[in-house]
Amino acid sequence: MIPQQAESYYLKVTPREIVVAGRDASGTFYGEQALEQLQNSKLTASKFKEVRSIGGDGFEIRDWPSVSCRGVIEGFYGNPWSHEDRLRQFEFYGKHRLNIYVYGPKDDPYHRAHWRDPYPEAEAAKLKELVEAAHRNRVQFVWAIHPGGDIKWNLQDSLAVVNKLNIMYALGIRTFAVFFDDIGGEGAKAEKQAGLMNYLTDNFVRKHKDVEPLIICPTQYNKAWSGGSYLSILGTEMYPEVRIMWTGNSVVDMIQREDMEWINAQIKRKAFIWLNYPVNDYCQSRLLMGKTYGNGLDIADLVSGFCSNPMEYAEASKVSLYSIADYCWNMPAYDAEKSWEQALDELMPTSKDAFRFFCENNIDLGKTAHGLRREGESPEFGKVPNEQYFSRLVTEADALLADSLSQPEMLREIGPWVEAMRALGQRGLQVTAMQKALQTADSVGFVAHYRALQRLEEKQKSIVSRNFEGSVVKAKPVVSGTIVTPWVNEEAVRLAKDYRKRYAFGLEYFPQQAIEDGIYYIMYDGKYLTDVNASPDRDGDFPVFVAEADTINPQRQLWNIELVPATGRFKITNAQDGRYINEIGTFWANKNTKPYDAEWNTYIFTKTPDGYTIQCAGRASGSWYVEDNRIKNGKPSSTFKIKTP
Ligand code: 14T
Repeated sequence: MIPQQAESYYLKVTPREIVVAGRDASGTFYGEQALEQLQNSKLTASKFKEVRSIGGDGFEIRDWPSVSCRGVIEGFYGNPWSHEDRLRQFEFYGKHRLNIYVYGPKDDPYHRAHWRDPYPEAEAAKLKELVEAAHRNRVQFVWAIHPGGDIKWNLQDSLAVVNKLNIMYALGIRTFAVFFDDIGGEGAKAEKQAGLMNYLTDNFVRKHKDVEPLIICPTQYNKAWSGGSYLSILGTEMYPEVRIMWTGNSVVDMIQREDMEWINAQIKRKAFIWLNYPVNDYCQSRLLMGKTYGNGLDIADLVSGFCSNPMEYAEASKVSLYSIADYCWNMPAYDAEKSWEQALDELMPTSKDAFRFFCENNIDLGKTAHGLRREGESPEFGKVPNEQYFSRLVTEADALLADSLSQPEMLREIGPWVEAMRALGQRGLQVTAMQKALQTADSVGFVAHYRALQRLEEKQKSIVSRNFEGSVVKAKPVVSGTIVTPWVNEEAVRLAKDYRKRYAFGLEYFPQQAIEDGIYYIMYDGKYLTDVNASPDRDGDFPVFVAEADTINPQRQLWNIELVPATGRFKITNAQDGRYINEIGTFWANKNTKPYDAEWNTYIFTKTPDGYTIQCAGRASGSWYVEDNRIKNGKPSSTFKIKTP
């Protein structure tokens, strides 16, 4: 009657009797909880593996997890979670049947930088308290050590690890992990890492009766970074009971069945998934409050565990962790949309609409090194009148702030983003007013709204999250960074440009534009920058500086320079063939393989006493200089004259 799987339970409810029976202690814990939550009608049938009605007025439930290790890996860079954050997390995990927590915050010195040293007494006491809280909630507390940065492959350092693990054992920890991610050099050697894991298994794990097999985060923890024999060495040389973490095809990726088949074949065991979502340590200005979608619903039998690496914002992360829990418990039935709605309900019951609107406006990551994008940000924008949307940004922000006492921890975390949402709405309203003023030729009104907008932009810049002494990361919140924010910024620049063409009133309030939009010669040392091979379809050639003015085809020496609202920088295209100059000073004409990218191919013009320097946005450092009459990037920068024809 009780399912066979670990942690499963059987629940029977009829008018005459209630039966809760767990396969084991965790099963009973989850069964009792399910009963309680059913009584508060907090659970729906879709949350269970099997529900059957009996005799018309009763039902029975059989329930078991899809994934045996389900949880969270505190593995991000940035401000580690606080003690209180973690206590609240464990309660949440217990309630949602997450059963593992891996402690590995990159910026805890005793985890990584000073891994050999014991925690100071006060911190050790706190950890002990945490471990107990985790266990009370049926959460396995895994402590991770990150020694790879400076480990020496000798007995002394092997003993240093054993010693540290024993110290942590004394605090009640019974499962341990060793991380070798984001390192290079000596520490990254597979044979050595495998050797250490086996040594630790022999000399630490097997010396205790109650310590679980180890977990390793390998240096090659994703397919894009794999190569050589690294993974197969771990696979063959490391004891098969050691679990190996894996983030997927790249650092930040969603996991599919074929990905699991590939890695499992390499490492000769089932990989333990480290999902880098909703972690935002590489896009700190954004909160990731959207749906948790994209992982295959058919991978349960191919993983040894599934953990999410969250944001340093513990409460805000619960939106996604709620869904991770659903996904891991009942994978085939997982519905990202439904799970997200339920998460919002539970996390902000008194201001659900406002919170939902807030989350909808904090979904995408923008362009990042890792390439993950999240769909569906600000879905109503453009569907309702803009003015209405901007007003709603303000009113829902106010509603959340007014309700801050009902969910104080959540509001404290998202507060800066809520304020940014409010400021975004206010800016949008000013931009809408500027549009109207321009339409009605109201120059005085336009300037007034433009100045109000500038004040709001200043206010926005002053909003900083985690702005305390000792904070590792101080984020500048961006709300709807993919949809609404760029629209507001671009429209403001476009309107200001338009206004400047038509009116003289109030121009002193407008920021100086380095160059007015127009057609110019770009000159160096008396020579003209010339598109010598002018032709719209040529690819890979480059403009050169030529001494003589071109009398036959003057257009080849003329350049259209215009401010691009999207970047606030300038685009340079040749007047003859329309080709743009790319970040290495050549032309890319093929619009299919190299579409114009304003992020990379706009330029900053800086006025100097005798001309301009020109910096390409796509280059982190250095500006244009001239070598062999060609444009190069670097230092020192050359000075160019920009002349009207
Ligand atoms: F160990 C890993 F599985 C892993 O993901 N390591 C880090 C992780 O701590 C971090 O939170 C995550 C997201 O930024 O990515 C890994 O860190 C990186 C990855 C990079 F590609 C740090 C620098 C990188 F260039």
